[in-house]
Amino acid sequence: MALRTLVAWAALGPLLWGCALALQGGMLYPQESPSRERKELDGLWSFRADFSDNRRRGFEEQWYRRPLRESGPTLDMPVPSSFNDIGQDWRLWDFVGWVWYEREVILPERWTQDLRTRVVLRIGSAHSYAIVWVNGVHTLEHEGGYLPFEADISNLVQVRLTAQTSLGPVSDFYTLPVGIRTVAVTESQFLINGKPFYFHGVNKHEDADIRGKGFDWPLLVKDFNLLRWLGANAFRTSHYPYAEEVLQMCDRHGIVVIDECPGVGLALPQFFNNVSLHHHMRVMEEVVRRDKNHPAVVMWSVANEPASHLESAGHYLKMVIAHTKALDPSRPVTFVSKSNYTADKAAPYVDVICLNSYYSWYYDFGHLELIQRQLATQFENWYKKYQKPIIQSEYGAEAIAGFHQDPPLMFTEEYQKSLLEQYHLGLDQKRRKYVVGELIWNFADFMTEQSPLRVLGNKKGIFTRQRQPKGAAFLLRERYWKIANETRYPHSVAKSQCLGNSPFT
Ligand code: BDP
Repeated sequence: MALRTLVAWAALGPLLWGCALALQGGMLYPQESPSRERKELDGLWSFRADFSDNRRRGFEEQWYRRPLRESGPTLDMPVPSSFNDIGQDWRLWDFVGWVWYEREVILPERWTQDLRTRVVLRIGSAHSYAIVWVNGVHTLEHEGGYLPFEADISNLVQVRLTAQTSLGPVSDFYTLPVGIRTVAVTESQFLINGKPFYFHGVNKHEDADIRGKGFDWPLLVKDFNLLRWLGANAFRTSHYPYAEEVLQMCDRHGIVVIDECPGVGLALPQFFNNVSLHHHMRVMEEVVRRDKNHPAVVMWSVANEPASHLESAGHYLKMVIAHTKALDPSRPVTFVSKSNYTADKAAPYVDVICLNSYYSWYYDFGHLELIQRQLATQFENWYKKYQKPIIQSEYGAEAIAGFHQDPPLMFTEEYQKSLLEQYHLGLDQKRRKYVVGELIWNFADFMTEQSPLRVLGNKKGIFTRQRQPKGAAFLLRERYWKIANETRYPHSVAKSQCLGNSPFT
């Protein structure tokens, strides 16, 4: 039996896509088991961007009613991938509007003949509003990228019989890998299994040449090898939840994760309204539902750099944080702030204070000599006011690989290294007191929209977009291994294998 799946979505940026047909849903990653089969829909799909003036021709002409090729030309599009990075048509590079994906699928006969079989269509993620038709029937809509959604499509693919009385019950089961650990926060410490934990890691992006945000196993394994090389023990999924395969790798290798929802760009007063609030809470429900079983996830982050100095933002974030805590009382909750300690209206509601600061980059650029004093002031002020553990959740500088200058100037590898060194001296002053982590911005260079601030994307990576080290990577590697050796978990093995240091094995 052939099944035609058509998906349209508004692409407000690169997308990540992965989907599977499974016998049972429940929003959990659809594991195979003796009672479950999966059918991957990854591969080549037919694709068309709707370039019409109102971007709605596809709906007006009902492209979902017939094979896509019959309503106009189509392109081959790999799934998962970001359509922006694949083609040579400049209009696609930063296209905003509806794009249409279509795929014909052959289903195993048992799925369509055995009425006790539930057939579930699951989309791993689609950016940012998705509508799904199956065999021309409107089946599913979902708002928000990065998170999975699914529908029972048994009715659409199974041949219904009139007499169904002979059908017996079916048992459906599957297994999940389990990791057991506790997480707790005191006035000055982040505890995993009752022991102080120091986050020495990175912020990442799901991004690479050509595949954009598209999920890719070789890239994932390369990134984990680099994390190991670096001696990193943690990362933040800045600024959205990453593919579930990433979290599975973290569970296996003992990399600790701060799991962030796509609450980014909440910069203006008008964003803090009830509609956004309810949507934000719904997204947190989806994130927690999807990721709660991953021991690697030790904290939820509900937003990155919201305008938390606004009264309305204070109330808004208070509500989102309370909602998240109610959903999962077992994990601390935070958001990432770039506000001033006197102005921030939402810091009272977080368990851990996460601070982004770009001294000597966006402020006082060139003045590396100020960093240590600025950092000390930042940490002391926040700590005095809140008595909560603090993570330096972002800091960094751009370096274009191969640019050199001594004495260091901005955009050179020397400047990036020197800036990091100054930050590290500042961090070391507070590290054994109440600063519980440092996450470099960024693991690797990544693509952004064009702007006078960007040179072919963001170059704050310590690795290039192709995952080759800049000078700063070696500096960070020295530091992370040193810290790993100091804070080693008892019984863990030689430090040449940071991952042997897993807090949840
Ligand atoms: C930070 C943002 C991050 C940016 C970074 C930068 O959180 O998304 O990429 O600035 O400008 O404030 O490099």
